[in-house]
Amino acid sequence: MNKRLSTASGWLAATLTGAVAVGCSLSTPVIAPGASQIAGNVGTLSLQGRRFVQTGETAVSISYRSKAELQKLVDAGLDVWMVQPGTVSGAVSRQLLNELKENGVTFTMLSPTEGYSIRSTFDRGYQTTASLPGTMWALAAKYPAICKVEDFGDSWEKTTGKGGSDLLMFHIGAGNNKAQKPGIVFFGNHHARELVTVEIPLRLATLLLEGYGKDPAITDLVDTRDIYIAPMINPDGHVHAEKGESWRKNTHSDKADVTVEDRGYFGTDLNRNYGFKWASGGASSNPTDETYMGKSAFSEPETQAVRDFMVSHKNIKIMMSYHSFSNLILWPWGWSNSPTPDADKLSTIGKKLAAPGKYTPEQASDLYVASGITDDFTYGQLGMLSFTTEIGTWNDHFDPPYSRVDKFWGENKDGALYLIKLAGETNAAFGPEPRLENGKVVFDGHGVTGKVTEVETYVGKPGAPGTGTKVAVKGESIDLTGIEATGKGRVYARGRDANGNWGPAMAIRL
Ligand code: 0X9
Ligand code: ZN
Repeated sequence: MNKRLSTASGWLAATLTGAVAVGCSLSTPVIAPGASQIAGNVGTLSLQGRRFVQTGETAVSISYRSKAELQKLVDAGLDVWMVQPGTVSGAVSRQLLNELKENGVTFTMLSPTEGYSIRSTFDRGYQTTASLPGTMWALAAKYPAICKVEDFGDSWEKTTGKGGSDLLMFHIGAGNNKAQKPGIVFFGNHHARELVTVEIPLRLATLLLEGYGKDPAITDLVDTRDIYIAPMINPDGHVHAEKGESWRKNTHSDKADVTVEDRGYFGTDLNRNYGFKWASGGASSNPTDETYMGKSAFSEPETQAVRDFMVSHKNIKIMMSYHSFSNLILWPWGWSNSPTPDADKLSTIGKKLAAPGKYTPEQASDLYVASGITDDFTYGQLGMLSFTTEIGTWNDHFDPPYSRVDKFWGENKDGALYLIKLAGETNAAFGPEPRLENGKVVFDGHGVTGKVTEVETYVGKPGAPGTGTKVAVKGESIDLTGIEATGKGRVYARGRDANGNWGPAMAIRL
């Protein structure tokens, strides 16, 4: 019996009647008869229509009866793709597959054959490692007064003379005193195969730059915030994803000769390598696993670059890291099941971020405990409000057609703008958020904060709550009639709910 999966209380305490179901064909329902008896099981998942390729890994759907059982699988190196009640789906190494069998764990094969896992597709609409720098420079060059592309580090291949890439970010903001302004950072693509996570940051940068001077709220945010957007943290891994490999980690390899079955010898999981509570569960110490934590905390040049950037930009108040998939909004802790001291604030913000796309908001460890993740470092070490968004559904997987990006951007655009607003006044998280919609200022609590009951405006710059000019509220909005008479200069609005919570101020006229 394998030590990693068995415990005294008995992973094997087999109340499960289902035998190990192996060798399912693609047309076979993927939930084994035994698995269907597990409470909370929510139906079948399949990878129908997918191509498979020999990687040494096998795609499986595993039944679990408790959070502790799920965690054991994650700790043992399961590459989690999606968690559902009673079932977790993902890829297992040959070793873990054998352990599942030896321990009588109920699982079904999603792969047609052992040792074959999913082949990704790469829609040519997506940015590549080669195309992204040019795209970023070209966009920034159109807005030189408010945007620069900054090189904040090197990929592993670059640091080791194997080619590789610079790590690039947009730095957006007006004026020369940016470092004195409240800052925010957005990251994409810690995990190479999560293709849409490059595009969302890119769309955000485009929105901010194209909206500057046109949209009052965007213009004011660019004027008053210090905004950093790094679309691709893992350019080396992304090159593999572009070839159709389901590549997650960076490409760090200390092994000279690798075969196709040794694929896992390459790479450290960049979202297990951060140095806050590194190696505290949900991360593998085996270099062949997809969740390999690395030799030491911050062993990778990519995480070092993020660390050094964050540590030297103390004005940054909020961090968002985009991942895929599962339609989730997550916040710290990831390494511990305990709530953080900021749980109220993080969950209030998280619920609002989740609302437009109907994502599930939860503390990251509610999904499973994982350590060395970006959010725990930026929150735990640096005190920044930190979030992870997991974009897309099971059917989207890691490689949806590029045409899906419009929908994903629609689900995440308002949340990104909301975070930029909040970076200036994070305590305003509990109040209603103003948004401009068809010539009206709509106060959107997304059903999370209370409805707006009081609105005030300020001219010139946003004043403290309670110090502005009262404006009549009509339903959930105010119209802009009368705002013209407020005097010269930029006009801001701020709302309050019936519980007395003030939300963030937003520019409604330039
Ligand atoms: O496992 C990850 O790194 C993230 N999921 S992904 O499918 N994009 O790989 C989620 C990390 C969230 N944190 C915790 N679950 N603790
Ligand atoms: Zn990810």
